[in-house]
Amino acid sequence: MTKNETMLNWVGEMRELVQPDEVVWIDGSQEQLESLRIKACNDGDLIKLNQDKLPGCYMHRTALNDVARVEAKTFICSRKQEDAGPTNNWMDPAQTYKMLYNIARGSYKGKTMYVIPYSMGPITSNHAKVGIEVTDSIYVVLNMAIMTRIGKEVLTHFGDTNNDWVRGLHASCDIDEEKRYICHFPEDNTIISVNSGYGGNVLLGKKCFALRIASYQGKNEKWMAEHMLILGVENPQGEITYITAAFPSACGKTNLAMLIPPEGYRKKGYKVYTVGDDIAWMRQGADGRLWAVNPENGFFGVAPGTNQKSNPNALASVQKGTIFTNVVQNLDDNTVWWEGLDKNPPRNGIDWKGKSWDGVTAEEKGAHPNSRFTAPAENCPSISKEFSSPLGVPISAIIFGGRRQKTTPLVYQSKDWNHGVFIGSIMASETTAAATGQVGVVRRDPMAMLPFCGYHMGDYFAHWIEMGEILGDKAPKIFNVNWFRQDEEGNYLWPGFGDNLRILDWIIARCEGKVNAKETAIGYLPYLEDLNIEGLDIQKEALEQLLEVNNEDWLGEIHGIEEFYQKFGDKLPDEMKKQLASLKERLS
Ligand code: GTP
Ligand code: SPV
Ligand code: MN
Repeated sequence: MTKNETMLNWVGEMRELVQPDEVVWIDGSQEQLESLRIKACNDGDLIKLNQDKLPGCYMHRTALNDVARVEAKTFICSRKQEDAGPTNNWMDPAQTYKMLYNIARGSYKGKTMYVIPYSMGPITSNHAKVGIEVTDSIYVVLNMAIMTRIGKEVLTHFGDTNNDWVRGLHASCDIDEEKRYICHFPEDNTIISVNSGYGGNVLLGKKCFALRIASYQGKNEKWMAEHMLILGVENPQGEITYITAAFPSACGKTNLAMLIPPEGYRKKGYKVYTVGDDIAWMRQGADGRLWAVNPENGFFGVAPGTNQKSNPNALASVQKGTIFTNVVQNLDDNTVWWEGLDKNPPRNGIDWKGKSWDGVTAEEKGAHPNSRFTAPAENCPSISKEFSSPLGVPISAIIFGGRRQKTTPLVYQSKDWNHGVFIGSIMASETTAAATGQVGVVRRDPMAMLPFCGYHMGDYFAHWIEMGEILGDKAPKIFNVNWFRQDEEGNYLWPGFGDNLRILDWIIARCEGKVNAKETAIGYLPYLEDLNIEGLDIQKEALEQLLEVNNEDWLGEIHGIEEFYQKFGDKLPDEMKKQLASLKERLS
């Protein structure tokens, strides 16, 4: 399929290492993918679902010990430890290659080695980058075929002499937790993942390439790879404003990206378009603005909680050509179910662990909290007409956000770019089931990139500051949101989901200079009367609570920030120290 010697040589080396019975290059044809689906069903890796109700849909169950990203087993293997920084796990590259090769050696015996050429980003886009993933898992091949642009076309466009591509080796081995490693070698454009079969650990184009390796490339090449959704809001005049938003894993990116406007907005003619739900690659365009491309071609979304009311666009996206992972199988009609889908759990089901499950009497959840769907982007009713545009879309606002029970208000705006970078750098959020470990503990997660930044986070902050200098007055405005603030009883104060458009509306008005704001110690907040709450059943007191900035609480926050910042030592940009000092001063 290619004459590119750098690719052929590397694939040859991998073949010698893992010793498969045969090698199959994935050309991207429907015939080839269909034959792989059939094989995966025969092998028991996939279950074919009801093709009348869910055409082209399959489900898969991972091993019980392999249901989420493993941050403790994820490494940035830069030559110098210092370059990985204090927030990443590091191992020496030479020793790590040796260890990983020992684990992977001979592990494809009796199996087929699949070679997947893929493009992150529309194939002809200047933003796009190419990778090759070698895997022994058909599940990985079929997921990559949804999540990225794959096959012959990618190689043809890439050419025979180019060496700027990312090497990715995935070996399932024994799915042994103890020997599970997700390792990145940013200086070698290389990723090696062993002993896992879970999405974020093995779909190497996604977090491994499009964030960890790409963030490193972006620093060197002066662009940005971010854990951000991209959406467009069309107003009644037909003007579309594009926004990106960085929220940590399972904190609402997919939901916001596919938002359906509340009735009042719909009637006026507002529309929301989805460009991406997880990752944005952004660079300066010819007009000086920041332009964003979604490097992915599908959605690897959280299933639980997805329903007709919370996210109808996501639900519509998973009706065909979708792979479900770790959900409940309904044996009565061979469809799928998860907590929060509807109030009719199957009586005759199989849970994510593969055991029979009766949704009425069961005490345990049927679907894993991090069960996911892999759906083609083109299925999404709200998909933007710019989705595959090689240039991407121009960004007016960048939003940071996380899950915070208190302290952080519903929305506020930074004073300027560098203050916005500061706000991103002090982000904190309660952990979720997207990664293994304790759920619900607040941790610092700068720009929602803590698990995904492929180099020293202090240098990453400096890169953000530098991008602001490059963009100058064309830089997007920066905001922070919190949909998750709670009252004393633990109820969410803000309805969220579709109603989040009310906040985007204020954000856009701010970008256009159409609305005033109240200056507080932490930044600009909306005046209550400037939020459109028409048709919303919310008490004035709740809104006041949502918009409260309690200086005492924030002073408490300062301590945690200082502690976090200390980790970065000399690498913490002076600008961030200045920002912290002036916040402290404004608060007291
Ligand atoms: P990753 O794919 O892990 O990066 O996550 P994501 O950021 O795309 O998260 P997603 O949109 O899938 O949301 C995950 C969870 O947040 C689901 O349980 C949602 O129901 C919940 N959620 C999303 N938006 C809102 C909101 O506006 N309010 C509330 N209360 N919950 C929300
Ligand atoms: C996340 O955890 O942020 C995800 C899912 O988007 S995964 O692909 O597993 O990383
Ligand atoms: Mn994500």
